[in-house]
Amino acid sequence: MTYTAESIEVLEGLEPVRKRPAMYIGGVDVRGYHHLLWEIVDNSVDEAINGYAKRIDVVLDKDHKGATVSDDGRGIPVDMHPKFKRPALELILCTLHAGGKFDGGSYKVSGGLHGVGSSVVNALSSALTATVRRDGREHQQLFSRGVAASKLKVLGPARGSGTSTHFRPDASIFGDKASFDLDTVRERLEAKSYLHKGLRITLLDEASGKKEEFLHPEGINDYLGKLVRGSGKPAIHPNLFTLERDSEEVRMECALQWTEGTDENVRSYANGIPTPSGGTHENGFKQGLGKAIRAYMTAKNISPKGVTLAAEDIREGVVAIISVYVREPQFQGQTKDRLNNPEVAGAVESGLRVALEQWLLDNASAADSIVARIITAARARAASRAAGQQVLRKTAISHRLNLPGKLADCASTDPEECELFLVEGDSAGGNAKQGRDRRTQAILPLRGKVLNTERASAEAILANKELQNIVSGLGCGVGAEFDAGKLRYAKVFLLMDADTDGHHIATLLLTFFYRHLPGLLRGGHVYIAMPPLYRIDAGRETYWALDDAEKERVLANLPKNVKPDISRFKGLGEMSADELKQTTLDPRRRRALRVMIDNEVEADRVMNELMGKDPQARYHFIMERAKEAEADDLDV
Ligand code: 0RA
Repeated sequence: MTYTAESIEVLEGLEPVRKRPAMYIGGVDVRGYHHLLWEIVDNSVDEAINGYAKRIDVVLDKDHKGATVSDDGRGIPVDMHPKFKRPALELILCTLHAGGKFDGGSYKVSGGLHGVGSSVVNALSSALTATVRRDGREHQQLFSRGVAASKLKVLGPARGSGTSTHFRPDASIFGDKASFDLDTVRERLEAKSYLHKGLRITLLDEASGKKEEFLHPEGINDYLGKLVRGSGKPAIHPNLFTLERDSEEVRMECALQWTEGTDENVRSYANGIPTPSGGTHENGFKQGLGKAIRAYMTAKNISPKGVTLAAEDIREGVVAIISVYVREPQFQGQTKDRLNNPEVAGAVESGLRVALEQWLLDNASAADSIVARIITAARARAASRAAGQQVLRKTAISHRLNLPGKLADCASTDPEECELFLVEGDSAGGNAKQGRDRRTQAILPLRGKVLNTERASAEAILANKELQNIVSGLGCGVGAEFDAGKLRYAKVFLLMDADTDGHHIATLLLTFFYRHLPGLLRGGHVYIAMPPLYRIDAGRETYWALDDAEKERVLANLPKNVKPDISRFKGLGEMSADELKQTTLDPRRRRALRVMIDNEVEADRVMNELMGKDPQARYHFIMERAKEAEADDLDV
């Protein structure tokens, strides 16, 4: 059909959006802020996937508080609506649920977020400028908070066609601190460029002047390669499994590879929109995967003795992308990031089952490696289960007889006044033991990298010695057995070196707490100790500095005539017991950050994401968030 302004019949203003923004975009936090950009980008992506646009250019304003999205599509219609006497552009941007997308005819598939449309973005922007090239001219109209701030003007003649939207989310709704995060935007745009092969997306950051381009002719196959490389684990078969299938109701694309890793990394998308909470497409994928493997093993008469394969064994080490397109996506959940179309599950399951089983039959050596890997996973799980159950039993009883040998416990038995320090390394542990207050402070030295718990099974985690020690020391049980009432220490401090290893261990411990002892974090029991990096002796005074910036501040504030003596600690092990006591252990003088979960959904997403990044980046991410959250609560 051809689109004309007549198609728009429904007229409703945007007051409801400004009154209850969270209903339309999930929330008015930074996530909601970015949501506005995704919405505008998705409109251009729709124009591209329907074959009208070839490129999308995104520019972040210098202060990252606004953005421009341009495409070379048909251009939003600007013709006058005969009945309402307003240009189509104005009707699309200033009324709820108006626009060609909703008449079901002009778009085959649409990502367009959850159907709310660009009018929601307009409603929640203090300023929005729409510039449209079509019919040989360039048109422009200004808006503010959902209402027109100018008439539609013709700027002059123009070649080609396209739409460009500049908008600045309204600070009176999002607060004056929120802004676009370059990494978040880049990641999202890059993912889009993988999902829509051939689509060229550029990102210009006006703050730095840097421009990036994303273009992936091989689509999700390229994406899978990137994810596998990023996992740091070798693939166990060289050739990807890939699938493209179009059926009446669902179009699906899938890429899949097993790696030596123990994580499972399945990224799912619906109409080009990430669905981190999964949904029917992801369920169908998991079912289809399990069934294909089992069918193949049956066909080849492979039946390993003494082990039963669980679904999680089959998926261990899997890196996969599942992308589906449906005509009317239904998103579910508070953040609308879960696909709920029931017809999708069966279509994906059967599509994958049939194709994957055939692929296994055709790729004998890959299939051998995959099956061997799955059986190994099942055996490992069975072996660690026994050990795990033992720990669960022990911690359930939880009294002093079961405390780990390495724990230097405190004398007090009143949890309210007791503190546990988890200390990296035996030598720092030794100093901490000497420097502590024996009555109320307990020390547990940790050695080695703690297991990466983000994806590992509960059994595998509990087979880890260091984590076992922590769990039995805390006394509160783990997982479903967790009982805050049995916690032996009201405060638990992570005391690690300020280097990569230390950061890694702190991150892994936080991950472990988050996944398996979330009550510990929710109760606000966890702290990150902040040992100083510098000691500055000047005259009779001693100063401590956490980092270079603080050192400089201290030096700048010293009286003129003192000659400061500066020493830098390479690690906790270099600090004496007394130094540790003064700076890190003594409740009156130490500094620490309290770790809090302020937004569960966001925390969950962040944790999932973090586990894919390198340890240093992860730690910085966590520390930045911690500092943001606790800036005025630094001293404990
Ligand atoms: C409605 C109808 C037509 C195009 C669009 C909307 C359109 C919307 C956006 C949003 C961003 N970029 C866009 N490009 C196009 C079709 C108009 C026609 O029939 O020519």
